[in-house]
Amino acid sequence: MGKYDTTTLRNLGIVAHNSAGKTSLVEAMLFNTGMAEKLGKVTDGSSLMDFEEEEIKRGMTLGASLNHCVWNGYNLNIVDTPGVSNFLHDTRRCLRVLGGAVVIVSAISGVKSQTRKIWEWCDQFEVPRIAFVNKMDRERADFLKAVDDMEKSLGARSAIVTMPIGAEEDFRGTIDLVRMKARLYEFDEAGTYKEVDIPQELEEEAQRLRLLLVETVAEADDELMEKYLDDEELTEEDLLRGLREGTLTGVFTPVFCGSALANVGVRQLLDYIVACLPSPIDKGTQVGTLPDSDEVVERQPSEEDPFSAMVFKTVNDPFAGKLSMIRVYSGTLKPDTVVFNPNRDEKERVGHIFKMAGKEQQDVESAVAGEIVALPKLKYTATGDTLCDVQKPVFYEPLVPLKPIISFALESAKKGDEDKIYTGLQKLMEEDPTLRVVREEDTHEMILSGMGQVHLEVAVERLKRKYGAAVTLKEPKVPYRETIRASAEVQGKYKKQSGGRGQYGDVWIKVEPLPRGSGFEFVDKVVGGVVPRNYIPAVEKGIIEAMKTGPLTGSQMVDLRVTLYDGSHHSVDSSEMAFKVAGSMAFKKAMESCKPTLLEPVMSMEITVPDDCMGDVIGDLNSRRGKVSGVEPQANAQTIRAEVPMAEVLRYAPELRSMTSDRGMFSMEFDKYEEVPSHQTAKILAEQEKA
Ligand SMILES: Nc1nc2c(ncn2[C@@H]2O[C@H](COP(=O)(O)OP(=O)(O)O)[C@@H](O)[C@H]2O)c(=O)[nH]1
Ligand SMILES: [Mg+2]
Repeated sequence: MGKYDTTTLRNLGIVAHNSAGKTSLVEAMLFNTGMAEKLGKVTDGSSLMDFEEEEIKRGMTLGASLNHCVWNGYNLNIVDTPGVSNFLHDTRRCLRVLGGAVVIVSAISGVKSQTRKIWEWCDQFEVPRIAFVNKMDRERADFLKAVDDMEKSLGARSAIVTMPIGAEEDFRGTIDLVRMKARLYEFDEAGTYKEVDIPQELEEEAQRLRLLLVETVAEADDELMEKYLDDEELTEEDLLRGLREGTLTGVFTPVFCGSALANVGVRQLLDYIVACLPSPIDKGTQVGTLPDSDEVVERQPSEEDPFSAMVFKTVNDPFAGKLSMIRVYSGTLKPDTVVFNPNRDEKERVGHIFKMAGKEQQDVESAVAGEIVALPKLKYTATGDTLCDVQKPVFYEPLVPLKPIISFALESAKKGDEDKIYTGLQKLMEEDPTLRVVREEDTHEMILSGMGQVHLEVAVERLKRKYGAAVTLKEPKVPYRETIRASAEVQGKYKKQSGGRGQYGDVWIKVEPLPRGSGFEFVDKVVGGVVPRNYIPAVEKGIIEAMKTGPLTGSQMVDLRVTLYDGSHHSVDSSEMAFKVAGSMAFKKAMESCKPTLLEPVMSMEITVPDDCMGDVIGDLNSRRGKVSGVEPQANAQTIRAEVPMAEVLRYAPELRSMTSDRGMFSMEFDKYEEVPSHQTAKILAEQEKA
């Protein structure tokens, strides 16, 4: 490879909801640029990108995959991303490091909620985007309707650059409104076309859209505006410059059209990707800090600056080992060098540097600022980490992972597999920071949390395939807690005096309820040494132990105060042990009069659904004992805020999916513990009896 020119580099992601045609579009791009010998198909498993077993089985992209190609002397790194809500977190991590995005809009169904989420992230990470209206060849394809939906749903201002010739079965090609030329396609998959004049019957529509385009572009640039107002014709060069500027500043979104499957409009799209989307130079300075300090450090996208990069994705293969995908922000990385990882405070040896083509890897001699490459076999590094020059360190803030929305308990299928399961899970979490495993102290279960049921199912399949650890997912136990509603004063007396040394402990305690969230308080009000100083911690210990198994369900007790105010002791027979037992006995006795009651975890939820599903979703929340606290309108959708008991939403993800035909999204997190209504308590107790 010759000297690399960063201005001719484009890093872009192909993004949209599931089955919009992202993978098909990337396949077509690779084919048109000569990277693939034939047009890969997602439908027959020949796709270069959807190659993991779990993806082929489901026929969908579950993780972002990396490819590169060359178009007209420009180097393109193209990331095919997942569009299903369970795996959008991977798309988010890629957007963080990418220069631009092609948003696919379906000519049939327009924009869906997942695309809206992706669009927000693009805003957040300042990722310029262009749009491609795909599937123009399909039944019910309607270009202008799709553009309209995009404007409404995303709040985007469109600038139509290419328009279709015909639609559905009669889709013939595209008209370029910058050059005012038409392309008529052979529909032979090779993407063969003839460039011709605009067909007469479309002349008027083309002129109308051209005028709109010129106006939109001119508005984004003062110089062009002046020219436009002076009635001067804007040249092709003017329009291209304005299009680029408007895209980079996000004033409008250029729109193109075609069919990924039939390979129509894809080369045109490649031309405009190069023309409109930014190079890493346009992305500019990367701002970080000195490791372990607040001091700001800046890195320029230049080969001369010290090396710095961020790991945005990790793939563990049991045979090939670990691959860390990095975006180089500054400097040059060469094979066989040592770099620093400030997140782990470790040095890493970089052996090979790979460029990725789907699952294939090609060795390269260096990776310069702007590049996206993969590093094999890093020892300590995980997704989100920074890698940098050992002498000139810098730390880039990693993305805060999205909060998990669903949890399952893991059950080992085979005894003795625990170690395997644990190491396998560690590897999976290294790849994917949104997967979380915790041991739930209250229920003694190993809990796996993630972004949806399919997310966890795929994790379990991978655990088995890659690390040979078989587990099953089962609904987790709800970590109930218990508290009290009334106070009581009781005595606990432990006395054993039958030959030899006896046992003697005697305490009087007051137990009273505290407000939610207070936990446990122990107050010592003993006067005159009736309970000697050195035995008081033992009393508290006995009470804490007794609180671990509440009288109703055996759950942890919380939100109460115990005051030790009286008691007696024996000069020979008293011991820590005896006072511990006395404390515990007193507490258990108090429970008979304290009106124990059950507490359940309540989640705070945010659910975004299309307007037409609002009624159903709110009705369903009510039936789940949910309290809706607010509804906020979005473009074409509503965001509902609610508090719902955890027990009622353990399987909310698949249920919301079926209620909204997969057009809804939600997030939830633990909020607080609340008292279970008494009729509900009876039900829960009856169920626990059975279990
Ligand atoms: N008719 C037609 N079908 C398409 C087009 N693009 C994709 N598809 C089909 O739509 C389905 C989903 O495509 P895929 O590329 O996997 O979508 P992704 O989920 O966005 O990656 C597949 O069956 C494709 O063959 C298109 O332009 N026209
Ligand atoms: Mg796909």
